[in-house]
Amino acid sequence: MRIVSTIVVLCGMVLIPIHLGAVESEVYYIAMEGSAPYYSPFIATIPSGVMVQWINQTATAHTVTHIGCLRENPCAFDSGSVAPGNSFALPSLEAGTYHYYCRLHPIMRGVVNVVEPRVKREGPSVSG
Ligand SMILES: [Cu+2]
Repeated sequence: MRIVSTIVVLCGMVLIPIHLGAVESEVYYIAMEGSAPYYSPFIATIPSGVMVQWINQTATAHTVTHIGCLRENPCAFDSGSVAPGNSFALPSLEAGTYHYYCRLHPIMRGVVNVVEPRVKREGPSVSG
């Protein structure tokens, strides 16, 4: 956030092509890879409303399974087996942090951070 604010200040009057407000057709890709970090990027920060798509670039099947599916927590998503060359897409996720892993290879772990788009700077809420 500090970096974004700095860029805005540096650019002054120049229109900045921040496109977080028009993300309906955008897709954020996460690659499944055969070596660490396995899900690349390991931590993906994605504006809410953007489709997330995992692409299996390896020679074996994997899953994209929310850690909550293991426990009593709500299970946000579970791809089932994704064959080599196939992909798994989520149209959108609510804002939050989602840890996930591969049921077939539990060493494979990743994180999706879904954040609310912040196109305009909002002032701090003043409440007395
Ligand atoms: Cu796997």
